[in-house]
Amino acid sequence: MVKLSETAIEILKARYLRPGETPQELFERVARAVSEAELLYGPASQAARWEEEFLKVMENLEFLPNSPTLMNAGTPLGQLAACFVLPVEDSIEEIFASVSLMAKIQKTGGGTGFSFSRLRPKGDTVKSTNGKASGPVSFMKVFNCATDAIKQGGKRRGANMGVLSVNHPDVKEFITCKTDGKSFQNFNISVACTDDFFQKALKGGEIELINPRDGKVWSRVKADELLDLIAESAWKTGDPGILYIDEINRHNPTPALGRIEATNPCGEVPLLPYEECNLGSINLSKIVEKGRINWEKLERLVKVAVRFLDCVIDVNRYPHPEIEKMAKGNRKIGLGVMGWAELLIELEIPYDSEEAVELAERLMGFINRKAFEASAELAKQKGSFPNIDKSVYRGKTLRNATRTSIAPTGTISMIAGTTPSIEPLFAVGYVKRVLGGRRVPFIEPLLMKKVKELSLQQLKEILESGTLQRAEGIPEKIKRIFKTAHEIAPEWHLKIQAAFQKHTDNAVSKTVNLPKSATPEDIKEIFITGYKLKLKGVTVFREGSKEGVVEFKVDQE
Ligand code: TTP
Ligand code: GDP
Ligand code: 5AD
Repeated sequence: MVKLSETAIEILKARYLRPGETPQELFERVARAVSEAELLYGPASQAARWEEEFLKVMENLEFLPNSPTLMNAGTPLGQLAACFVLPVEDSIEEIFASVSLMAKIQKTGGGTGFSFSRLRPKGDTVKSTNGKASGPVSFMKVFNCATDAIKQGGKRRGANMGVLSVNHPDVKEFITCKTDGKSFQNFNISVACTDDFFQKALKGGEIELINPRDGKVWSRVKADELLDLIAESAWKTGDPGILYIDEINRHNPTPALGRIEATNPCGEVPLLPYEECNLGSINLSKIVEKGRINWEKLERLVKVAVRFLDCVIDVNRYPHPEIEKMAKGNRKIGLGVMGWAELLIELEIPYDSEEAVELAERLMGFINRKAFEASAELAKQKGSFPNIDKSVYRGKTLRNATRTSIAPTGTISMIAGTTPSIEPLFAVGYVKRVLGGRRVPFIEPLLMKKVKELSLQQLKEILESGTLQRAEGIPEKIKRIFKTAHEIAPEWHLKIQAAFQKHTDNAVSKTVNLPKSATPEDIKEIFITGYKLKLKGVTVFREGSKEGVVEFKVDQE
């Protein structure tokens, strides 16, 4: 039987449980629906065996799939993936076809990403009407409004990623389109930055802004000035983020099928148009036993998880035939982790230490390798992904074009009762306002586990400041392992991100937290460091710059 926290039960009740369903029944529904994929390849006994395995890892909160799988598996909706990228081509018909498909996906709780880079710039000519084009930012408003409307009826708020190439003539308007703090609330935005752009930003030089309609140079701009503008906007509101688009394409497993231009909303999955990806995460707090990592257990979990995510592709109901073709052609999955901060605390390793960076590499290296092996093994039983000969894995046996991805696990980490993704603790204590204005104190249970007892004075200090650092009488060693997101220097956020990225096929969703006093110049440095560290994307969040990164989560509504 599954044991859940009160918070977890509240979340499940709000959106995840079917009418009359218990949490236990939810996991049974998911295990049954997903394991049905096995019937396509083997006898019923095999499906039954995997149903049991899938149920066990979910019940134990050792592995959870992304929210749409929990919500929709075994239901008539049946759409199980969290991540989509849809094409936006340069005609009214194609733009609105994309809005329509977005709406259909958002009804099911999936997140959608778009590159708007193919749209002709504002002011360019439109032949049929002899008028002027409105440009990408203007059409993004249509997507944003449609999402607003669907919010009322869907499973959860829509979440979008809007990407524009740094070489698009409207890039400045795009960079600043969220700085009023009000517009595009249903979008995260990212600028797709090339190596050439960063080289010129570093050495001095201009980049060409090119009209995608005819490939002609529209104007030129100093790379350094553009990077300043991005940093300034991100300083104000957190947006835009950066996509290191050339690094992403260096790792594109199917370059013959096209260049990658966009990602899903939180950035962890770079995808081609019409591609989707289903995610799942291993709860790292469950692999620590007596102060050590149980590597055999981790290996077992990776194998079950890879099989689970691969089964999802076979039982999924696809919102569009082209999406089904891409999903079944490449069979991308994204296995990630949650509870990294909890694992570090259990092992008494500070987040901002070389030891943590080394462990991150070792751990994710292990997961990535085992996921690859599991996918190769699956290919022997069920066949390689159909596009394998058009991929970088040509000649090999492999079931999935990508295996790993680090998602934010915003909701599933709360269901599992651990820290999200690879993020540090956000606070060790705070006062939460609940419905009716009541104030409820919260102290991080992991802290209580390590210190056993706190004086009234210490409690007060922690609740007021959210941190341990100023509380008296707490050992230095404890203070060191309980540093919160804002107290950890940006370079350590980046180093941990880079350590995970090195061993992740897709990308890593990560927020680099900054104190309120951080400057646009600091943010520019972070973007340059991200480039040098070979990251695929970087997002910053400066304390107090807004209520939070675009909050899609159900419990915040
Ligand atoms: P289309 O619908 O393809 O218009 P068209 O057929 O006249 O195009 P072409 O000039 O290539 O022959 O839209 C082209 C682009 O112009 C697309 O980005 C949408 C934009 N557009 C507007 O912004 N406003 C309009 O009123 C129209 C018709 C198009
Ligand atoms: P979780 O499974 O709900 O914990 O989702 P994550 O926080 O790990 O996010 C993974 C991906 O799911 C994101 O990158 C988005 O693509 C999608 N997603 C997350 N939250 C939302 C949401 O509130 N609405 C929609 N439509 N998609 C979301
Ligand atoms: N680009 C990419 N990811 C983003 N996120 C927020 N804004 C952006 C953006 N502009 C991601 C953060 C965090 C999650 C909640 O959303 O990286 O992990």
